[in-house]
Amino acid sequence: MKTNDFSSSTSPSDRRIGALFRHLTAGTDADRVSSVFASPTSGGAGGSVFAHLVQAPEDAILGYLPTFSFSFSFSFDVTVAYNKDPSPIKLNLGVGAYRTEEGKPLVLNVVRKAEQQLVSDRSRIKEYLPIVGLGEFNKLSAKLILGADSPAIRENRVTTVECLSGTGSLRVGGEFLARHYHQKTIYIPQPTWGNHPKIFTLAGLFTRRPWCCPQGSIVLLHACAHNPTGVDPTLEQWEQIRKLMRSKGLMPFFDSAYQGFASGSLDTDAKPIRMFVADGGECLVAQSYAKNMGLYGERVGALSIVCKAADVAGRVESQLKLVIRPMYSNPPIHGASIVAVILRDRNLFNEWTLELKGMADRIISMRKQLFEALRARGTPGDWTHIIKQIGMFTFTGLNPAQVSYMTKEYHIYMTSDGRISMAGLSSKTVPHLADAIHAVVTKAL
Ligand code: PLA
Repeated sequence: MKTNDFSSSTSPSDRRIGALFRHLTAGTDADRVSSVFASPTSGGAGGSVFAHLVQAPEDAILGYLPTFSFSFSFSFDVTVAYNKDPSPIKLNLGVGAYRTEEGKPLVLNVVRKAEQQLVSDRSRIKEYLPIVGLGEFNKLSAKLILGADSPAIRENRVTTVECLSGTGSLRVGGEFLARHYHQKTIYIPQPTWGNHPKIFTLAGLFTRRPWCCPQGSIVLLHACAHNPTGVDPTLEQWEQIRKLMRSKGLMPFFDSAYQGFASGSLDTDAKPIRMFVADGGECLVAQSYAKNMGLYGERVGALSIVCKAADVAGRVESQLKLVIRPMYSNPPIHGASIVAVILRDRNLFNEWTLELKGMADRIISMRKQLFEALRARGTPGDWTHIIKQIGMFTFTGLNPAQVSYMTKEYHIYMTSDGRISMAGLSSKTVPHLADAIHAVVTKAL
């Protein structure tokens, strides 16, 4: 049967194919179309229409591994090398994900309890959430970051939407600004988390380093535990930054990915944001529960936009929905429900703060142990920054050649800028890292 004989067939499926064929060939030369269907260059049996694609580079941090662990890769080959690395001493200090003293990922006890509550509640359903996410989660998230007594919350001047973790919150906030804010450039720190420029560029903003921001520009600020440097302004310096920014009408966009991880206290780490909110001005805040609740893979976070008046906040929310709906429609229910259970229950909340402090303290003790280990080895250089820096990362100062040497000779994986995740270290692995650092700085590389 020739392709266009389908219409004369008595079979319903043949007739449907015939109708489809007539539809596709309407106004064209049927023979030419049938030859296109059979063309080896059309993606059928022959070459792929995607054959021209080049292999994209692996992500610098998540450069993917099939097991629970992730590693940095300079290139695809390095990731493959890590995967294949049979060494029992290999050490992954790439991604900022918390590990126990045994080197294992940690699910917090409070998270297990909250999940237990959720699964045993038979009244829970799996319907779509509203476009802005779980209402209770949004309210509690705003309180967590802005403070329970925040006047902005009391006066209904804050709109909060659940987003896909910190990254999703930055992306939604970025697109909202690109559509509705009068300036289209966001000034981002140098250095900063490698994903920032990509997120904001795809959201429709221009990204620049923070030199001479013109009046009214958007400025991205790491709320605490700056990634990758681990260097935060003091509260006095934050106050100077606040005054300067307000005097130039700059719009602060806070990235809060590590609340609780810097000092061990949720309130202390939120102080810079609260200073900006207390002056009555506007700002955006992207919150993540990946690190502080260990909910990495649940992708749970929130975007809050603090406005000057309640009616403005209402209209802002209506426009945020127009950003979210065509992007992913509405956010997932499970992670946000876990957070809501923990934040609403005083006992669980208190238990969470203790577990969080435990993680922060373990990281601080890793800093001390690494510093001491380098001192004991007489490693040349001033390593006090290891104990002075804050949060998950130490920005060691090692250069890409040194990093590469450590990977090759010591099976230690980290980002090429010399950032190491202190959360990936343990008392057992500190000596190995110290040996590697000592060897690499006493070698001429
Ligand atoms: N903002 C900063 C400053 C971050 O460091 C990270 C995560 C995020 C936002 C986003 O986190 P989330 O979307 O998972 O909530 N940075 C990690 C992981 C921990 C990563 O690169 O994705 C890092 O290793 O730098």
